[in-house]
Amino acid sequence: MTSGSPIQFPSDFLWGSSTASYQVEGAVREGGRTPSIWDTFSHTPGKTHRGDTGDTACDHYHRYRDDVALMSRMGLQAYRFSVSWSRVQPTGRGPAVQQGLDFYRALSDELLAAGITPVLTLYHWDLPQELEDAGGWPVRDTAQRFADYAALVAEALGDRVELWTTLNEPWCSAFLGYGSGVHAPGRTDPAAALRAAHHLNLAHGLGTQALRAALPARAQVMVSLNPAYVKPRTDTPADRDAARQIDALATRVFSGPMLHGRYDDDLIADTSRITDWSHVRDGDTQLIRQPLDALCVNYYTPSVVSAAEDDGEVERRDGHGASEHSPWPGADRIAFHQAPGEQTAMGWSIDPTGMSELLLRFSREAPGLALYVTENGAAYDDKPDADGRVHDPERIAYLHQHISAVHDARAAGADVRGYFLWSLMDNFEWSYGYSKRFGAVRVDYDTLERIPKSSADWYAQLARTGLLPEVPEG
Ligand code: IFM
Repeated sequence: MTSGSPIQFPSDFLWGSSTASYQVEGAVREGGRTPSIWDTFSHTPGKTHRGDTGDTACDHYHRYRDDVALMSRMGLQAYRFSVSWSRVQPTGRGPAVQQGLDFYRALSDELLAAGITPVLTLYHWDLPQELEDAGGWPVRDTAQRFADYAALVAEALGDRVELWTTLNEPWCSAFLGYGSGVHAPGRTDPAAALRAAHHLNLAHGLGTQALRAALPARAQVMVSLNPAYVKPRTDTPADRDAARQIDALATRVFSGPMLHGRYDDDLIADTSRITDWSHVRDGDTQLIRQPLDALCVNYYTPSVVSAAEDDGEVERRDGHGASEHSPWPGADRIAFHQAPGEQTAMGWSIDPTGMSELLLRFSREAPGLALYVTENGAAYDDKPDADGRVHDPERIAYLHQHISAVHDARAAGADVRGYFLWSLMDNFEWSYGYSKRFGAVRVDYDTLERIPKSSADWYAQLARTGLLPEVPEG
């Protein structure tokens, strides 16, 4: 139970929830879809928890009507989903497959009929395998392929979808996919990771141009980043410098070119042993800096860092899965620490200050730019009780804290227009497979039955009234 003055959001604040194609759709061999890097990776022994794959996932591809009905019952005003590139353009090149586009048309229409705004993400990590075979994100051409794909999807869905995001969390695509290798495609090459980051930035710039050319003027184009809320473990110059390095590699490597048209000098200097940045061509950073309608922030947990103290092993507790390879090119002597206090089932510590701080940071850095929180939520080991109901008080408490922090940021001047809970339902949590449950709705993976948790009811109350409900006792 928390008390204090009631927290009321304005009536036009958008309450939604998010998912991503590979995490929920299943139907990986239907409608002409070909493998993405996540199909290949998850089918490679040892890459995911118990060898879990997205083959069936939540079967959202077949059950989307029921899922939209569920969203309606939750009072959601918006649903953020991603398009599977290899479902609509199987080889990553050439014409679109109508059946693939039809799925997203039907999903959008079902949402619109229910009064729910579709929010479309073009890329949430599932690169067509053929493009990876041609070099993947470390290769410049992949950015152009993305722009062509963006144009295809915009032409097909621009008449019904108004809110578009280019990329979701390019940090994960670049640094977990090509650096630590805990995500697809599982490569462990720091120079490739930095090239991938630049080509993802370029894809965002070229993709935004392609969207603007194909979409009606009312469409809004955005991007979702997962900036790090980095805290030095102590106030020593060495620890503060560790925090600076991680801020550059986690956040400014994307926000720099996207918002300001540059890579910061300290980032280039820190990584000079790994790359000479000759893959960045004249004009690239200006091209990446496209006018945006909003910047979207995904936030879960802080990063507490220090300078490594000796030549012993550097602690790599950065929350994304175990690897002997670092996802931080050039930042070899930095240790990650658990922040004090409670953690979620991911082992991620809980610090809602990070939410307000990041929103305020971007409102200062890009004055006048609207902001959305496109992901926030928590995994817990919640289970049905004897009556089959799922009580998840920890998730409600987590959401309450973080949504209060969004309210604090708004009160301090950040123009935050909406909040999307991650996730609508339990789903395939990447290398953790189905072992981590982030949903407001439980998915029984044997029967695929959906069971709304108590957090779904709590969130429904918020979405209907804009008034932050208290955390129920017990
Ligand atoms: O499940 C992921 C999502 O795909 C991207 N952001 C973080 C979530 C939780 O790890």
